[in-house]
Amino acid sequence: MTEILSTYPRKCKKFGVLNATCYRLICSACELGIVPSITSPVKNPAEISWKVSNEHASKERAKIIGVAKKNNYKGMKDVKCLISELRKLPVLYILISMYKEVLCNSSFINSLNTTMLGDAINEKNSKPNIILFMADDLGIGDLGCYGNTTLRTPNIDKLAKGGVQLTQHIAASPLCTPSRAAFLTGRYAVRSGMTSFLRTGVLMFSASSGGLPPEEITFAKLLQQKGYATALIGKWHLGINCNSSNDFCHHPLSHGFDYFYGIPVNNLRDCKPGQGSVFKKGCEMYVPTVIQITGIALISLAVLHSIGLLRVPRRALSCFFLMASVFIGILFLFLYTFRHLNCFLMRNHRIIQQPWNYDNLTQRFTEEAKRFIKRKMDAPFLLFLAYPQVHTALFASLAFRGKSVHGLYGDAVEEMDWSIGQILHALDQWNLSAQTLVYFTSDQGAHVEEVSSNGEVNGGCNGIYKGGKATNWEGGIRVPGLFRWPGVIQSDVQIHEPTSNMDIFPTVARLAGAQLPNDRIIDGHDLMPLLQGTTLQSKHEFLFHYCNAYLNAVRWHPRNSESIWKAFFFTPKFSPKNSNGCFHSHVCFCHGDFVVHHDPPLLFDLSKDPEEKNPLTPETESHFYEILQVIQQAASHHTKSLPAVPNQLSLKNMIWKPWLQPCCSSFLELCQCDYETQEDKGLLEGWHR
Ligand SMILES: [Ca+2]
Repeated sequence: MTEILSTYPRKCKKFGVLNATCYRLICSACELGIVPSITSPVKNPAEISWKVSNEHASKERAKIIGVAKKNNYKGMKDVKCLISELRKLPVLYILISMYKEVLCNSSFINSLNTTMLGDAINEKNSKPNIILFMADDLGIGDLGCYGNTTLRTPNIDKLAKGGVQLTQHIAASPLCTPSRAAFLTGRYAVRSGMTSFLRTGVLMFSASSGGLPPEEITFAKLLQQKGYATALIGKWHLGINCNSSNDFCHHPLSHGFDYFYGIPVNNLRDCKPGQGSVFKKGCEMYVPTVIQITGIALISLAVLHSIGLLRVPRRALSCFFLMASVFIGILFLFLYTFRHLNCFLMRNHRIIQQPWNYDNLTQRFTEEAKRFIKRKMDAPFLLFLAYPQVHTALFASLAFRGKSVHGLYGDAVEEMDWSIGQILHALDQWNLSAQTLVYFTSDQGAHVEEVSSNGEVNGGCNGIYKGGKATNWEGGIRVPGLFRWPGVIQSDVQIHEPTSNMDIFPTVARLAGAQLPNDRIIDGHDLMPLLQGTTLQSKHEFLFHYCNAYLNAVRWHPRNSESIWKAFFFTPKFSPKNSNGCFHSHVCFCHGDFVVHHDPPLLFDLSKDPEEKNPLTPETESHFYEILQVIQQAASHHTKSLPAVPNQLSLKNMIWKPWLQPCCSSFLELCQCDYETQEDKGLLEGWHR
């Protein structure tokens, strides 16, 4: 026995843990018959045969048996859990020879190797911590690791270097609300009713009744049930209330998060004084017309009345005038109060800053994230850090302002990168890096039409890819996808297979030991085999690209083929015509006269034409019609799998409902408060102490 122990790698002794390597050594040893103490399967936890080499052996033994008894360990499936518990005990060596069949069974060892359970026997890998970073509207071309040479993103680039970089990572929707709904549930947003048939495809108001339905299961909920501490810090954008201003039916705390610190709706230009309005284009398009029609009608009626051709009752005229005034008044009131009513910061269910203050907002999110990790470092935790950057209104703290070569947009990207660096540094400092899976992505592509009133480009870069946010051209949906987990997944590797942001759901669920729901279709696939290199092919043969609630395009990656076909049923009409976006309307729409329908569908091979410049024809692609037939069949099969669900983004669920308005003061005080920098600060300090 001493001989075997002496052959253990030095690090086993150093950390006092039985990591995967040490474990395999023991198994090799027992296969050779060197370990003499192996008995038949243990029926009683007290029969566990083990050896502890430190002087507190008897105490540790009692603890181990206590853990085993408490958890009623019975069989093979519990070995992993037991060993995970044992890892928490400060013993130098623990030899567990509970089952010869388990520990020395080569098929079991093989299954450990191929399915990661082998690594999961190490505490570091059993129920790893999960940190998910999500940027808002960041383009894939904004990061150094994806080819940017002018913005400085060293910390995000380090994730790529130390882990796996996905080059064909696809957002399930090119817009915030549906993309995040799909990300959290592992299902196309259309399955939960989180897609719109209207022009607007995202929630705009804090007092809308639409949102992620309570019956949807997020990965946060699954991990919470598995004992994870779960937090969302940053942006939510999936609704707040259903029927009253405090039922919180759609709130993050109702969807599996123990802790929420952030913005429940969205960061918009209207949230920051002096940054313009996202409603400006709409107002410019419609308000002058309404005012003109009203004015002409009033003047015409007055003239006809005065010359005696038409008798218009004074009351009717006054009524008409009053209605026009009320309409314009409401419009101005809406624009004036928008910031107060929609741009606020919450901690859990409580509004703590209304409207929010942009000063050091990124620092506050970063500090909150670090505090959460520190509080929960002894338990497995899930941290979803959803930055409001780099959606407009753009912001950066003083230390970053004017420092990048891409104006305020670049400053915001670099500040976000700094924040990620702070979190990664904290993981290193607290020795958590090796037991933490880190992921970075953006909710969709950059918003190319974002240009400020003085002509400054406020949207990001989608690299070589066409279009951007709100379109299913690659620029709208191909997002960064970076994973890091030292020692468990591959490092410095690029994977070019199609993957989806919906894949996070089954991946983290499985790592946490949670069962996937079996009463619904999950569209994502576990990414671990790809990340670990045990498979080279993505399970996504087809991906369906939605523009709001409309099936816009289908991607097909046939098995055993390099080709990646993408067929569009319609495409947006860019304006101006030869530009790269819908600059006249600020964002592209998905239906009616805003799109061009294609019959036959517009077909590309992304493996040869990632820029989507050259649509294929029967002349240039001999299998043109066969490919389209397969795609049509897949689309039809997919469409049949969609259940009829209430539409959360219908006009009824999207409009502002005064009785749902969250407000931390009276309406007369215009919903203003700042507990964040007042008494809450004191409370917070006390709480974290
Ligand atoms: Ca977004």
